[in-house]
Amino acid sequence: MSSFRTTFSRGAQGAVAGLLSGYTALAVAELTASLVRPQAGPVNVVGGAAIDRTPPALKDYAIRTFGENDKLVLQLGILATLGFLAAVLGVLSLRHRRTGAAGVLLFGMVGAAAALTRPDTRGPADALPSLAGVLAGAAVLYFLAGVLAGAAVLYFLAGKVTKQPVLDTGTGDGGSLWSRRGFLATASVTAVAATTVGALGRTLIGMRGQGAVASRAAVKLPAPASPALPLPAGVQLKTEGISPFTTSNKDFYRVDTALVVPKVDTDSWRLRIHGKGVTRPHTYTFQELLTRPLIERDITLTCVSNEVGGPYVGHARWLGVRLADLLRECGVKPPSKGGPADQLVARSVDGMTLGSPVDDVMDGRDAMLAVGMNGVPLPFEHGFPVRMLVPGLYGYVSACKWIEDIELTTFDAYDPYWVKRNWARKAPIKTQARIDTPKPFARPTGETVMVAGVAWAQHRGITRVEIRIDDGPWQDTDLAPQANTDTWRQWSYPWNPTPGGHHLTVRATDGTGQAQTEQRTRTIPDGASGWHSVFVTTG
Ligand SMILES: Nc1nc2c(c(=O)[nH]1)N[C@H]1C(S)=C(S)[C@@H](COP(=O)(O)O)O[C@H]1N2
Ligand SMILES: [Mo]
Repeated sequence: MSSFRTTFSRGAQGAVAGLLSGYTALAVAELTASLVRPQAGPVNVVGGAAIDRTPPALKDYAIRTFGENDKLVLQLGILATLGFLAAVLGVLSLRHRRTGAAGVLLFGMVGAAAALTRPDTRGPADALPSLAGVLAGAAVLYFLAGVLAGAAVLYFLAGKVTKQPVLDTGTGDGGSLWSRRGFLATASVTAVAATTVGALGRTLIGMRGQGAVASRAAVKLPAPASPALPLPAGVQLKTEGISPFTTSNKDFYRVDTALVVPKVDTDSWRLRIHGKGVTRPHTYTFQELLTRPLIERDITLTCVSNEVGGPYVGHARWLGVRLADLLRECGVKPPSKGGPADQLVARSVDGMTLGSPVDDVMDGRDAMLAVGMNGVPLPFEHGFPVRMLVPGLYGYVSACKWIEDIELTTFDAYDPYWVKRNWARKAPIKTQARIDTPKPFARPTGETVMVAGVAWAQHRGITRVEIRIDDGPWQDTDLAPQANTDTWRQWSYPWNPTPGGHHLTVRATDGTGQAQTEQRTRTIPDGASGWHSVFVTTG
């Protein structure tokens, strides 16, 4: 007769055995991934598969709610789910070998399947981390719970699984094979061993990245043949609380699907340009790019997932090769000059695809393959060694990071990653104005309150920003000088408020004379529109 206490304690042992099995599996997978390919680790591939399958609305919600921590939240979510399932499996395996074995098998299958179907998979070896991990996890379950997982799998496959309870010694006291102390000791040794293996894997992955880190440190950015025009005096207003005109690299927003930031070595990096109408396909090395005449430009980048008033916009001074020159060298003609390809698809080392209109890339704007950002080689997070930029287009249709391939094709023939997920094929950046200060629900004091912010309409420029207090008339704000039409522009308004609550609303007019629409839309499919508004209390 088994008392509640022994039942509970056996259950707890089963759960711990399951957790340790899962932990060991991840550690061994990490070590294997360090030898095969860091990106092939099970959390990364399952996380990547989850990101790709997340409905756009949920992805948008995640970006809104967790911001740039969305990846961390996803990974913690995967680990929590895995931990929970492993514990359940551990308890189940005490009595149901078939379920335990099937569960162990299933984990390995899910990981391996995810690894083999990632867009950046490098072949069957990518399944190894998941498979090695699951074998180690099964072995641990065997030792700790007494389940002969390997044999159970075979039995399971042969349909010969016995229903006999595993930890029941048949002595009738419901006790386990292990004394509690013996179990704890073995569990601790397993935990330490798994941690060591995992740490070794981490270290090896770190060392693999060191080659890329060293190659980045060795990059000497050449002086631009065509430097950026100096920023006009006054582009940066002195108003406290306004965003800096130039965003520092460390503060620059980051939006991508990479759970492991690709670490690419400049020596092994190549960019291939090929496809429809490419009469002279060519593969460029990093050195080849650096020896070409470089352009340096001020360009403001914006994410299509940026809500009205949102943070996913940043400004940098970029250094790179004019993309249209490379394309012309390869024989590419834009459709407006009779070329057969209207879409340029950029592909990254992590399998991301982004499509831009060839006409936009070749119409004379400063579309570039950037190698430098604010005076230094691109940070790894922002696409080292080379990324693409097309002024005026949202990032998801232009700004490919870690680029390795450019294919000329047509919009009819191919839908890139985000388009497959219901985002628009073409997405020029919409005109937006944002109030940076005062913040929503602030309680500014003083006779004069400085209202200030930024406005952007890349490649069209900003010619006017107006403000409305409550339901009053639209009034012009003071515009800072514009650096160029591809950058955002700061504005300010000295406001003498009456005490009480007030709604402040802003709207911008772009260089074509088009005023920003009041119509509020969601970010999907082609970017949010509408006026930014904040409520503040004064006096
Ligand atoms: N390889 C790759 N490039 C990518 C993305 C990505 O997920 N993977 N995201 C794009 C999106 S949606 C945006 S807005 C910009 C953001 O660039 P940043 O992270 O340097 O700000 O990168 C673009 N390039
Ligand atoms: Mo984006």
